[in-house]
Amino acid sequence: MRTQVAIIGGGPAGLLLSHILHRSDIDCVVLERRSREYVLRRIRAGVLEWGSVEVLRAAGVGDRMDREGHLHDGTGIVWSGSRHCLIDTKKFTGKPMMAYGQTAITEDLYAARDAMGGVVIDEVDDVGIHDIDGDTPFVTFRKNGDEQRIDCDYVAGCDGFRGISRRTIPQDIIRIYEKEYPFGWLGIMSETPPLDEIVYANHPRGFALASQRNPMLSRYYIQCELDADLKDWPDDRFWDELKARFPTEMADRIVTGPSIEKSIAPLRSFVAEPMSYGRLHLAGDSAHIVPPTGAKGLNLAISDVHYLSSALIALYRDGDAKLLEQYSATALKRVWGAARLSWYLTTLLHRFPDQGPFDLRMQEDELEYLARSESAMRNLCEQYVGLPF
Ligand code: FAS
Ligand code: PHB
Repeated sequence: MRTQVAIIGGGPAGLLLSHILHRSDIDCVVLERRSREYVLRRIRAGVLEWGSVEVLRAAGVGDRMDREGHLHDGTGIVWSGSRHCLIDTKKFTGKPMMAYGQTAITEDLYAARDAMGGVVIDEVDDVGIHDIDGDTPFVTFRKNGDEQRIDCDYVAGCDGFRGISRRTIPQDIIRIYEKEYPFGWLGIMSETPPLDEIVYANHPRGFALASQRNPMLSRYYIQCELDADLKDWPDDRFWDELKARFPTEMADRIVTGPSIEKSIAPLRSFVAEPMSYGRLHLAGDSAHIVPPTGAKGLNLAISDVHYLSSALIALYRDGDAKLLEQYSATALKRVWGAARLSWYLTTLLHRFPDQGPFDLRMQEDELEYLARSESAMRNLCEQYVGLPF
């Protein structure tokens, strides 16, 4: 086979990139390791920055999001029993946040790919990326046991944190920045009416988050030990712990029910530089991971795709390679901003094993400052809603 852009990974980054390129008559192929059903079973992000909403609309995949998504003026924070504030992005930036799950976005992207006859080859094995430091890169893979090869102009590495793309960049070129947090998030999905707001809780028992996917689908998280085991967390124990971490009037409004999904995710900050090497360009989790406290992971994948697709379109349509040469530096500027915000909110809202009374007073004073200072809250809101592309 021959294509212009070979895309490794059929998650949100790979599917969105292939759709935008295809709409600009740029030939591309997506290679995905898992089945479509497996990819769609993953429960992940839930909150979109306004910039992401606009990218999805411009790509022609925003209709269902606009019908079924839920706009919020911002995200609440509760602490010390009755204290609360709103990260009021609507008031301070004029932009709301959109609650619309990554699973639905991936479904919409698969449907759009199918409607355009996009080439997404799933359940591939042993993907190999070759000659990216030359002018004739190619990708090899196995499908149903048959060895295949795709000659291409460029390779887009959209294969997530555990993919192979990042590992194709030589060790003496790539620089890794990493921080692992001493806790994880235990997440639950239930077919129950959610709270009408999205709220983070800073509590002595640990962080908690109340979110949603639609009027009959709730998403909740509690901070848990890194070595927590799901079999120690029957639904009843989860609901009791979740309610214990919210103020009573809010906890009393939480509608419990049987979990339809329950999982534990470790938290880490991870950035790989550069995001480009020769004819290989990384986008999404293959290049960076942020703790989900700032709802930035999926949004960064979308902004990477915005930059990379714009650069490839400028190259193929106008012969202008400048944006592609600047892609890594441009994307990383936004990545580091989101990495810092996610680290800041994780540090502000979680209980760390080595925290003493002073550290806890620092958290409380920061939260009180955000609640009383418009300039402090404006600063947080412009980052939370997503810095301009
Ligand atoms: P993805 O990991 O989604 O997709 C990569 C794809 O590449 C996968 O389908 C994988 O099967 C495929 N692949 C991997 N190796 C391959 C190979 N060798 N060959 C071919 N294909 C290969 N973000 C938020 O904003 N909020 C959240 O609450 C949130 N929760 C999360 C919970 C978990 C457990 C995880 C892991 C992530 C979470 N994230 C969250 C971040 C998440 O949403 C990512 O940012 C998002 O999935 C990024 O999309 P991609 O870059 O496409 O990577
Ligand atoms: C979610 O709805 O899954 C969600 C919301 C906000 C976050 C992280 C996850 O910061």
